[in-house]
Amino acid sequence: MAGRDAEKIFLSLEEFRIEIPSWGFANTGTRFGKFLQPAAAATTEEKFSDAGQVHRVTGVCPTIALHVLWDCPEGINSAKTIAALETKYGVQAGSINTNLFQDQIYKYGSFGNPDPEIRQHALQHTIDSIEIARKLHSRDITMWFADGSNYPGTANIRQRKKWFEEALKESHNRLYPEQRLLVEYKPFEPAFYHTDIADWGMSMHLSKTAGPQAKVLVDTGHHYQSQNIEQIVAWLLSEKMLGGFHFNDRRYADDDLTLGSIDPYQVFRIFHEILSYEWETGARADIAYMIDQSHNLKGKIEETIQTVTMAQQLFAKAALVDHAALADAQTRCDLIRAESLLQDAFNTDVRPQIQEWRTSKGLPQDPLKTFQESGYLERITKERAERNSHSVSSYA
Ligand SMILES: [Mn+2]
Repeated sequence: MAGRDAEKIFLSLEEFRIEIPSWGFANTGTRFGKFLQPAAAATTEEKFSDAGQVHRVTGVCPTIALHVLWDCPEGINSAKTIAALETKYGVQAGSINTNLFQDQIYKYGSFGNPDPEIRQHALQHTIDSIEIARKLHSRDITMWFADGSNYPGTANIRQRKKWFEEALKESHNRLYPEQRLLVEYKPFEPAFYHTDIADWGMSMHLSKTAGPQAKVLVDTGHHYQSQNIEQIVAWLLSEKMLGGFHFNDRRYADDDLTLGSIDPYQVFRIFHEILSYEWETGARADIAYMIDQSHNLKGKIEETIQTVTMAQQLFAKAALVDHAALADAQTRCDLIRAESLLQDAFNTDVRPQIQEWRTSKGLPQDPLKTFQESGYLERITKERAERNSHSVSSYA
């Protein structure tokens, strides 16, 4: 590999960080049930401990995303406990995810609920989440809504849009200057007729209405089949409205599979749009890379490490694209050349350079192998198996 390409990979790895979700270590399942794993984390401490292992071997996951109801059961008072865990396990609290879908009161919606008391309750939860984030020095508050309806005629779509505009604006008003509100969208599930924030356009409209600190959160699993996600990314970048990602892969719907397990080229194309934007504008895109996956069958810590190393590889591959040559080929409508520039970068084996980078950072060359040989998994399996065999831990 040319020295210039090796340098590009090295620089891309210097900047690439990805946040792992606390719920990725807990027992999760499908709507049909859960398969319990003996080593699954059930407490916030166990999740921090597992996340610490991932960061120890990869060096690129310094933060863990938290879910307010599951990880901060005492609300604002949880902040002290969490701060102690941060010190103990060497990972910091990352994005704070509100939970406006689990309580029974949200059966007919949260911000879109016809009952003003429930809308108020949802707003209060959001304000509490903002305060928790403030205490934990977390920048991003992420919001996903299950709001929607299952049958035509059962919900006033325009009215609910207004309620969302109001509640998000009020939420935005409570943000501290350094914070951001990231608004997620999803076209269906759990609602199957209409979802209140169904796509990126709705999310962008609501974010713009809420205020300058609100941005769009793209969860790769939250699209219709075959939708061109990198185009959405390009548009959001162009509008300066892209706040972050929830990465995962999918075959059919919101499958929450391991990143790059089904379609690594798509993730590469997403990274390419971001790096191309940065090359063209000379500005760094301010984007939070986060993972949102459900590890039902594979070992949770191992799958997280697998995800992180795959993300690194795809990001490094995207960094190899020759932007100047691509711009030239596009201008001249040299289609074969333009397409090849992307494919050549994607087909480059960047693993040796990534290993070199790891060595230069004092990190293990093979994070997964190092973890598997560490004895940690055997230890926690022993410690947690008995408890996990008869308890159902926090659902995600
Ligand atoms: Mn998500």
